Amino acid sequence: MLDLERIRALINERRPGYSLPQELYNSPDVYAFDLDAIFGQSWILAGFTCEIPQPRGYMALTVGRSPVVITRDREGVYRAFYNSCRHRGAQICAEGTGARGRLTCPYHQWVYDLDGSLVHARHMPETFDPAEHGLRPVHVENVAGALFVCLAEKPPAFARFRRELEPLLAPHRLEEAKLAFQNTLVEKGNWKLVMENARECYHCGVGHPELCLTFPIEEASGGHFEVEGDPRHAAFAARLEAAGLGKGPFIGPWWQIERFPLNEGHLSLTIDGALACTKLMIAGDEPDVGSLRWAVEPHSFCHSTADTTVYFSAMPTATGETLVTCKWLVHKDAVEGVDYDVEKLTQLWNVTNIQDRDLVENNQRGVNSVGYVPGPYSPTDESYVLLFTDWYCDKAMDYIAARTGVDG
Ligand code: 3BY
Ligand code: FES
Ligand code: FE
Repeated sequence: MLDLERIRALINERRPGYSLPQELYNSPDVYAFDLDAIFGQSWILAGFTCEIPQPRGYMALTVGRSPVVITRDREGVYRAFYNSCRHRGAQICAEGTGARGRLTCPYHQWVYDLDGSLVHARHMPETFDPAEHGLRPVHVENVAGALFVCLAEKPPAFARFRRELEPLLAPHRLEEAKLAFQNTLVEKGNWKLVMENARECYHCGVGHPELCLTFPIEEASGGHFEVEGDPRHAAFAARLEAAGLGKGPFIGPWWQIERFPLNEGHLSLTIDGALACTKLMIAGDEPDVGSLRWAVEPHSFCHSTADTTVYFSAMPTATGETLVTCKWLVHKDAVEGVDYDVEKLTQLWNVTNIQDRDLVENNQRGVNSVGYVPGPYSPTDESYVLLFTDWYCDKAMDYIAARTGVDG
């Protein structure tokens, strides 16, 4: 049994505007708590409909400590389930995607339909009722081709998020995309350090010389993209209007959505700022539309430029270990070697992610020190880190209050 009172005390100990008390970054109990209180209670951006391109198929991933499977049936209906067999609990689908009309457990071959119902179980007695042994459902939502899952019985309200994201994301036609490449990086750091690092660009000037060429690092950390009277921003707004693209910003309790201009003369988040794919994802032929940044607590951010969408997701795998998954989408008709080159498409984020991994691992080493005391965030350059840590503490406190019946 987790000591919820201990975690409550740690959160109460936290000084507003400061990094978190040490144990929140390095205690195995807090890690176990986070899997349930945070990853078990939040909407998670699992991936994209285009990753299940066949009429029937699935995508499997792990959320917190639970393997989950999202299925797509012949009618194009998406459902999600705990990816845990109703016989003796084995994981049914290995992580990744597959084109399949039925899901067969590798252990004793119980077979499930894509709607979760058990359709075959060998050598079970007359009294056995398959209808009572279907897969347990998980909440799933599709927003313009982005698939979100939530393990909570009562998920956080989704309607406003959909209302804000859908009109901005839909023009990127993710349903018409394909996964061009994905990779993973193991970071020896607590997931909260990975996310704090991902939510600021205070470190970018020195830490990411390549990213700085295209990414407006001065404005990027707090969403201060609009500078009054700046003719460049007026021109950007006019281009967006002509292309029928909304801009935001929309800052919700667990999301941030905003379209912003890249550095002058740059069209995509690539090493040289040139398009990564000549076949655009958006309609029309205006490529100079900046990037739509859409970020979801607790684990992800995406950038959608005219030509590609890049996905970054951080999943805790141990107290001091986080798995970062990066995915790159391009138009489904784009031809590798003709319209895009995987190396050029992925280079900037690969370089940046490795730089970030080193920064996070270094941060974790210092945070583990006997000499660590929480320090102040920059209110301007780390404002999204403040949003993240405030959100984390509120979410954790809500979870504790619901289970102990005591607030605060
Ligand atoms: O959330 C973001 O958009 C970025 C990516 C690079 C740094 N980070 C603030
Ligand atoms: Fe799946 Fe036995 S655990 S069939
Ligand atoms: Fe970084």
